[in-house]
Amino acid sequence: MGIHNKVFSTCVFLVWFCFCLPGIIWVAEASHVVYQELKSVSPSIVGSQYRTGYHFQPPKNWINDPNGPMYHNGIYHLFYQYNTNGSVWGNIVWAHSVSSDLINWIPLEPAIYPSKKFDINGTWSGSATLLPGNKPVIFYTGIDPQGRQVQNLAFPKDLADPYLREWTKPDYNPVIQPDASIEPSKFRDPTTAWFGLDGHWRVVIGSRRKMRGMAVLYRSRDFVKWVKAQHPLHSSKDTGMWECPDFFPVSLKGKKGLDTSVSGPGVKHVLKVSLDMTRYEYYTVGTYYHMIDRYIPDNSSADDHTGLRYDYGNFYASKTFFDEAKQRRILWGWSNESDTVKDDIKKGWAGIQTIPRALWLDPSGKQLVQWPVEELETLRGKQVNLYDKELKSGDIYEVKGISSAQASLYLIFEISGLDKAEPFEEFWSDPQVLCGQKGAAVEGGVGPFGLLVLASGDREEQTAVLFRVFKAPNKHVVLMCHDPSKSSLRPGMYKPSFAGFVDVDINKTKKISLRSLIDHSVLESFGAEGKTCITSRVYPSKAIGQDAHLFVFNNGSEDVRITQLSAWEMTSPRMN
Ligand SMILES: *[C@@H]1O[C@H](CO)[C@@H](O)[C@H](O)[C@H]1NC(C)=O
Ligand SMILES: *[C@@H]1O[C@H](CO)[C@@H](O)[C@H](O)[C@H]1NC(C)=O
Ligand SMILES: *[C@@H]1O[C@H](CO)[C@@H](O)[C@H](O)[C@H]1NC(C)=O
Ligand SMILES: *[C@@H]1O[C@H](CO)[C@@H](O)[C@H](O)[C@H]1NC(C)=O
Ligand SMILES: *[C@@H]1O[C@H](CO)[C@@H](O)[C@H](O)[C@H]1NC(C)=O
Ligand SMILES: *[C@H]1O[C@@H](CO)[C@H](O)[C@@H](O)[C@@H]1NC(C)=O
Repeated sequence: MGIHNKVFSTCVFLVWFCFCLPGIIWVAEASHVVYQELKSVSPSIVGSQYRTGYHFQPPKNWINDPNGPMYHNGIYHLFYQYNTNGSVWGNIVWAHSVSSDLINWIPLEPAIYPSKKFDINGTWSGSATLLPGNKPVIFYTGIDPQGRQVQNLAFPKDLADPYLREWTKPDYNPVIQPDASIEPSKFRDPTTAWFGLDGHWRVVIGSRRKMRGMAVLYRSRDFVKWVKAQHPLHSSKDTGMWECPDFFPVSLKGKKGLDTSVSGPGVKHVLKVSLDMTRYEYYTVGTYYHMIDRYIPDNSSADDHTGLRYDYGNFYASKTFFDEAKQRRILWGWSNESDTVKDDIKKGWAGIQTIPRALWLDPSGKQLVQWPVEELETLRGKQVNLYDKELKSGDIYEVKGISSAQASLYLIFEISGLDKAEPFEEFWSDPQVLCGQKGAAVEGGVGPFGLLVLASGDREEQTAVLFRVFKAPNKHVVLMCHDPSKSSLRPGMYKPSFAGFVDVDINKTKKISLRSLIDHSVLESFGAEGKTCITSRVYPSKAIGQDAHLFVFNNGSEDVRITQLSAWEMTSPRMN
C-alpha cells in the first residue's frame, strides 16, 4: 500500500521514535509520519481553487492508493484508500466508486472497513481477481490486533447487485499470515491473482528481507488455502520494502491488453514495485518461467530505483487491471499533494488519482507506452488550433482563445537541425538532476522548448514542460522535463523538477509530440506518444481559473516549428 502522508506508505506503524512539534505528534517508522491529532479533523472548506475538474477525487478527505480496480458486467469499479474523517492519513477504509466509462463516477458506501479481528487495526491495499463464473474476489491486507499484516479475502454479498455495494469477509480469514521468515510489519499489498497451467492460483505479496525487496509468492488450488512457494517470484537487493507489486503479461505485438493469467509465446511480463525507500516506483520487462515460477527481468531493464518508471513525477502505489470490454490494460496511480499539511486541512482534501491510462509494450520490447483512455476525449470542449508556428531562439507565444486551467493539449515540435545540440556528459545519468540544473531559464542549443502552463500573464508564475536534445558520442539524447521552479509565488510549496529520457531517434524523426493534461493543480504530460510520462502537482497564486495562461516557448539557439497544436477546454464529468 502506498502511504501515510509523505510519510505514508501504506503501511505499518512501528513506533521507532516519537517527537513533538507544537500541535502535532509525529509517530514514525522511517519515513512514515502520522499526524495523530489531525487524523479526525472535520474539513471546513470543501471547494477550493486547487480542486481538480476531471481527475478522480472524492468530495473531501485524504485519499491514497487505488485499490482493486476491475471491470465487471459493464461497470468499472475503483476502490481506494480513504480517511473517512480527515485530510491527513488515518482511519483508512476501502472507499468505492463505480463508472460506466472511467470518466463519470458515482460514489458508494465504503466496501471494506475494519470490523473483524483480522482487520480491526487496518484495511490496507489490495487487488481484485475475477474467479471462474465472473465472480469477483478482493485480496487485501488487514492489520490484526497485534499489528501484524495479514492477507484477507472479501466477496460481493449479492452478485445480482450491478454495483456490488456490499462485501462480506469470511470468518476463515486471514488466509495468509506472515510465517517466521517474514517480518509481520513488512508484508502487504496482494496482487491480482493469476491461474497457472497446473490448476493453481498464484498471488504475490510485497515484502523485504533486510534491504532486499521481495515479491513473496503463494499458491492455492481453491483460493482459500494458500501455501508459500519456496522462492519469491522475484527479489532485488538494496531496494528496500516493495509496496504495491503488480505483475502482468503484455503482448509482444500491438496495443491489446491481456488477462492477468495469460502466459506463453508472444508474451512478456512486467513486474512493477513501489519503493517505500524513495517513494517512487520502477518496473522491469522480463520473462515469467511458469514451470519454476520465477520472473527474470531482461538485461535491458535496470532492476533497482534507477529503472524504468511508468511516470517520472508524482505517481505512486499504482495498479493495473485488464478491461475485458475493450481488451486493454489500464493503469491507475495516486498523486499526492505538494502543498503543506496545513493547506490540506484548509482544503479539506488531499490526494487524487491520475487519469486512467491504457498501457502496452513498445515495439522495441524494452519499455511500456501509456496513453490516457480514449473516453477522456468525450470531455473535450472549446478548441483552438495552431499550424506551422515558427519559434525562433528566445520566442514566447501565447495560445489564446480557451480557458486553460482545465484543458488538454496535443502538439508536435519539429526541429530544424541538431548541429547546435549541447554535448551530453556521461555522468548525467539521472534525468531529474539534469532537469533541475537545466530548466526553462537555462538557454541551450536544441531546446529547451515546450509549454508554459498555469502561467500568470506576466509569467511571474509558470510551470514549464520542456524538451532538450543533447549530443552523445554515437546518438542524441532527449530529455523531457517538468520545471515547476516558478510554479507558485506561495512559500512552502514542494516544487521538485521531474524528468525522464525519451527513447526516440530524434536524428531520424526530427519531430517529437507532447500531450499535456492540465487540471488546476495537476499537470500530466505524455512525451513522444506516451513513451515518457510525467505528473506534477502545482499551486499557483495568480494563474488561477480565468487568470491561467498558456504559452509555447523556445529557449534554445536552434529554431523549432510547431507543425500542429490543438488545445481543448475540458468539461467536468460527474465526479463522485
Ligand atoms: C471517525 O471519527 C469519529 C469521531 O471522532 C469516530 O467515532 C469514528 O470511529 C471515526 N471513524 C473511523 C473509521 O475511524
Ligand atoms: C489496534 O487499534 C487499537 C484501537 O485503535 C489501538 O489501541 C491499538 O494500539 C492498536 N494495536 C496495534 C498493535 O496497532
Ligand atoms: C542481453 O540479452 C540479449 C539476449 O536476450 C543478449 O543478446 C545480449 O548480449 C545481452 N546483453 C548484455 C549486456 O548482457
Ligand atoms: C529563457 O531564458 C532566459 C534567460 O535565462 C530567461 O530569462 C527566460 O525566462 C527563459 N524563458 C522561459 C520561458 O523560461
Ligand atoms: C544523423 O543522421 C545523419 C543523416 O541521416 C547521419 O549522417 C548522422 O550520422 C546521424 N547522427 C547520429 C549522431 O546518429
Ligand atoms: C508526496 O509528497 C511529497 C511532499 O510532501 C513527498 O516528498 C513525497 O514523498 C510524497 N510521495 C509519496 C508517494 O508519498
